[in-house]
Amino acid sequence: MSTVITNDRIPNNVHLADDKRLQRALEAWQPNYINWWKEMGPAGFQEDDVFLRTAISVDHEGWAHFDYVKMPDYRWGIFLADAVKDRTIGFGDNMGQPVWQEIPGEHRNALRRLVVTQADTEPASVEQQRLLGQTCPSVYDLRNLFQVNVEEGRHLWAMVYLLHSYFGRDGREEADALLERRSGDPDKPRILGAFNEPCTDWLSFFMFTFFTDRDGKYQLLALAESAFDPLSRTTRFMLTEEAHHMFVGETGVLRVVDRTSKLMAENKKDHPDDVRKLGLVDLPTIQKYLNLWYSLSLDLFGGEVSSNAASFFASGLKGRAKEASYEDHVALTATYAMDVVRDGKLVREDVPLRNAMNEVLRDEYVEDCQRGVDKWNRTIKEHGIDFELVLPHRRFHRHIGVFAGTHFDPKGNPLTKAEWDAQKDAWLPSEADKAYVKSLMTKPIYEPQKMANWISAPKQGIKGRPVDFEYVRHHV
Ligand code: BYC
Ligand code: FE
Ligand code: FE
Repeated sequence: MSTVITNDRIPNNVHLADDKRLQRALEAWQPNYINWWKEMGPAGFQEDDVFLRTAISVDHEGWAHFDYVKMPDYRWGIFLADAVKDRTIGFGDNMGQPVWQEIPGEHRNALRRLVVTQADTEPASVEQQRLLGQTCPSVYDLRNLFQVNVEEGRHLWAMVYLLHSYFGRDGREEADALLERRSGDPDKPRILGAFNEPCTDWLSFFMFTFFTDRDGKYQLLALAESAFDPLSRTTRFMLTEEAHHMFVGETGVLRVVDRTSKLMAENKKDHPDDVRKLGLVDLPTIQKYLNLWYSLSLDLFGGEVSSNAASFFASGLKGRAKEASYEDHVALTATYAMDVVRDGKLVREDVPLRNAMNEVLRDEYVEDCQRGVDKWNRTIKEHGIDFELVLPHRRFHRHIGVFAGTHFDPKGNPLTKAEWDAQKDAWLPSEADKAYVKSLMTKPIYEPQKMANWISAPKQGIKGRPVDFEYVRHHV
């Protein structure tokens, strides 16, 4: 295996040219991918030169090379992190045995489901973000959007490589189907809930890249522990790209919060109506968008009690994030105490740890989210504004797992359906809130020196360039 990425029609570091059958199969899929990208990728910018990061090798120096490229010419390819010598399985029933370079027959179906589910989220997110360029707050943000989009496209390539290489005909059919499902289409939706939700304004985009891409981080960390070594290596490289997506979300929300708080302080206004008159997103509305995308993203971890999760763990297909940091890697005797709903009542139950692995991963995620929220709150405080953003309770607005079909307020108190219906517009963006947020974002800003009124400028530009650098050469 090599760290250098070739200049082949499909850039790769897996010696693709030595496997003609695989190369031909992927080269046959490639034009369908490009057609999908042109149809469902960023609308209206396919001819523009965009200052993008491209990998030329997977080592420290080479994976972040920056230059202008037209998006359809982006070097999508197959990049695996280096193999770890003598790697052994780190958890479950096969702990200590050598990792697999091929898939044991009995695990084939489960593993295919995991790979397809992971894969499906990548094009879904590109579809969700398709129209955002047309309302961008700045050229800097426009470029970040496109960077995220092309890398999600590459993540699809990463999974399609596994499907084509290790799953035979079934894998090829799944790879085709990935280009046929469409986010939000009732007849052929994407697999997981959050990836069918509209993401058509920039506040949603920043919340999505903060909360939903962060689910990606934790799922990829769990898959990086997999006994199936090619999956581990491909997800490890994906994680290096993922960091930027979460940076876009964290700093994006921070800049909105900063702008609002700053002008609230300068103008001595704190009523949301007055804040809106200044052309800003008021803090309670930011809280509602946070509530929405956080709860949708919590659902992505699956059920709290899951026999799927138990068998993924037992067989070594999917571990916990940073498995080595745990003490007990077999998890056969331990239990996990959690609140569940039984006959409409909240009760505490001890669940066998293996069945609680989705919840264990969700715990890590919640903690990571809180770190970002704390930073946003520090900014609000620095401006002397008395307001705090909070993560709602994990029972709030859930559609998957033990709380699906029940109703809770953001503090986690149970509600009747009638109480929920009466109050939900106070907790989640109402139609009026969405219309207001969109009204701030009707026109795109394509002049590099300008920034929309509702968001602060970033502290610095990309790769040492100034903030007002022409990151996208947009041809109107
Ligand atoms: N929506 O035992 P359960 C990313 C299904 S994000 C709809 O509770 P399990 C990215 C589930 O499939 C990371 N359905 O769950 C971010 C199962 O269906 P079947 C994506 C759902 O199996 C931003 C049933 O409910 N990667 O990369 O333990 C931009 C009961 O299942 C949902 C992965 O997810 C839902 N939210 O775990 C771009 C990793 N949740 O089998 C990219 C791969 C569950 O009964 N996937 N269901 O028909 C997995 O590890 C697991 O499939 C899940 C669910 C964690 C998703
Ligand atoms: Fe991704
Ligand atoms: Fe991502």
